[in-house]
Amino acid sequence: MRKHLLITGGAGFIGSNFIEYMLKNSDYAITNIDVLTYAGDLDNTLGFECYPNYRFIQCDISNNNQLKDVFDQSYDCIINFAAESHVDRSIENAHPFLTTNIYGTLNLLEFVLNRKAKKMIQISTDEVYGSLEQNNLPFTEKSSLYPNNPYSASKASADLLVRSFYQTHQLPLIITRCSNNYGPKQHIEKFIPKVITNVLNDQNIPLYGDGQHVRDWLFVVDHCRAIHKVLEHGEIGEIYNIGGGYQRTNEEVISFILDYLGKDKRLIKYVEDRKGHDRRYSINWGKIHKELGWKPEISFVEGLTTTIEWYMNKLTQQK
Ligand code: NAD
Ligand code: TDX
Repeated sequence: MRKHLLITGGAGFIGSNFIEYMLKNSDYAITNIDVLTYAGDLDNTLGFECYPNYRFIQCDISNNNQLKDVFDQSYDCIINFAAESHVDRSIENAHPFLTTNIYGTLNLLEFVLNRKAKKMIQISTDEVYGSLEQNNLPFTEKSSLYPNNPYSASKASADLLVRSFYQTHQLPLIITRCSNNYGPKQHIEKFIPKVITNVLNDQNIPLYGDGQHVRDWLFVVDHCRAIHKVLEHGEIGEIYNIGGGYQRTNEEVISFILDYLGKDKRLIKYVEDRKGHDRRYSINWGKIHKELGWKPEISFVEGLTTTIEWYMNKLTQQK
């Protein structure tokens, strides 16, 4: 019989890319649950219904009654992508972040405790490690957690809950922590899609602070391949960092996109910095490389070109 995955947040950016990747590259049955917040979009799942091994259920992971219906059967693995994911929004109002990212994760852990899933992978973030100082080495899985904004604090809290359920109940749990993803289907509130769509619409690009903040960019399909590896070969109780290896300042990313689209630097508008803005993220992905044989395969130029072309096509279709 087919193994059955429960994917949460599969109408969002990474979750929908992961489902697409798995429908094309594996034989799992997939149930996608998503409450469809402003960030969830069923357009991201167009075409999935053609696969008989796919189904979608609208469900809020912070609502136990709704989850009970989903868990009227058991699953081989839960992969928890569902989250409030935008740092700027968490600075404005942290409450939904705690509700979904912490209580939602706790609810799922309780279903694992009740043997409704044989395993759970928690999709976390490099932001839990905080900001990397100038001369420090990239974060490893053993680095301390120093979250600096309500979003990353909520993700770190979820990670600690997962760890505690593993230690206390010996549950089959794994955590992955990835760096900044980019690629098709990302919400336009996030940096790269915002830059691309603003440039295409000849609108100003708001660049926070001095624009010298560094992110470690990971193409979303490389991330999906990594999660697939962790699903099939990851060790229970372990944490795996997943990084792209392309560290760029925000200004450098904008320059590439402007050059590619043949637009002028005058579109850049330096604006007030984000509060508590992490200066630099960089993540060491040596463990997943050594133990599971994964490495990123898409270069930043290739990934960014694919992404720009995808948003150009989307814009043309909307016109
Ligand atoms: P996203 O905001 O694009 O998608 C999140 C999805 O979760 C949406 O479809 C939303 O409707 C759904 N959701 C929100 N609250 C829910 C709830 N209570 N119940 C059910 N569904 C709910 O986010 P993303 O960028 O795809 O991120 C996915 C995961 O990866 C998140 O856990 C995030 O913390 C993590 N992550 C993302 C990045 C990145 O660069 N995008 C980097 C590191 C880690
Ligand atoms: O308009 C903008 N201008 C700008 O300069 C926006 C939206 C962002 N920025 C800067 C802030 C960051 O230095 O660009 C960088 C990237 O910003 P975001 O896209 O908001 O990502 P970040 O804050 O790095 O967080 C992302 O990566 C880690 C995801 O949104 C998180 O979900 C993930 O955990």
